[in-house]
Amino acid sequence: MTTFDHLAYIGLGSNLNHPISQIQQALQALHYLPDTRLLTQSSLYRSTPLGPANQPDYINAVAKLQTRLPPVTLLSHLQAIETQQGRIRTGERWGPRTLDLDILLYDLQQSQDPILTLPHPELQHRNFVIYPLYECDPELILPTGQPLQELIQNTSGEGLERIKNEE
Ligand code: ROI
Repeated sequence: MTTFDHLAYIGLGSNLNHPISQIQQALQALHYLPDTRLLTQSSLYRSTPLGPANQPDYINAVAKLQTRLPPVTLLSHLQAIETQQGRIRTGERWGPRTLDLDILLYDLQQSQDPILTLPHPELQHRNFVIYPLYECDPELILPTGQPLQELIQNTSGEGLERIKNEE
């Protein structure tokens, strides 16, 4: 890794239109991003929806990337993948979606920019992010200085089930 490279963690989520395939296809797309290497991918997890309960369960995963893309460029590539996989932005808050790709962490950057808040503002509160992130990197220290290990110890795995990637 050179000084031009950065580490980014991406959260993936889907609960529409064959979610497991959506996530697998998105992982492939991450693999082909320019100036980027997909270093690690977590298992896939089935999770009960956070938000309105009258929607299907989600499939979630986390990917660890080494990249030369700046954060906003990475974000626009992620949005292009979402669109390519048929995501339609209805504006419905916390509604079902074919594919959601979030930048969870980008190096140790902290930003309050509403376009791209870093770390992802909900990271600390979502077991479907924390568990797969821990699988990618059990030694991770968050930009706040908190070890991920400490966060996972305080986070229930309720509603979360690790599934086999080949399911
Ligand atoms: N719930 C779960 N379990 N997984 C998600 O990825 C997810 N994403 C969302 C909301 C609607 C908040 N709920 C979720 O955007």
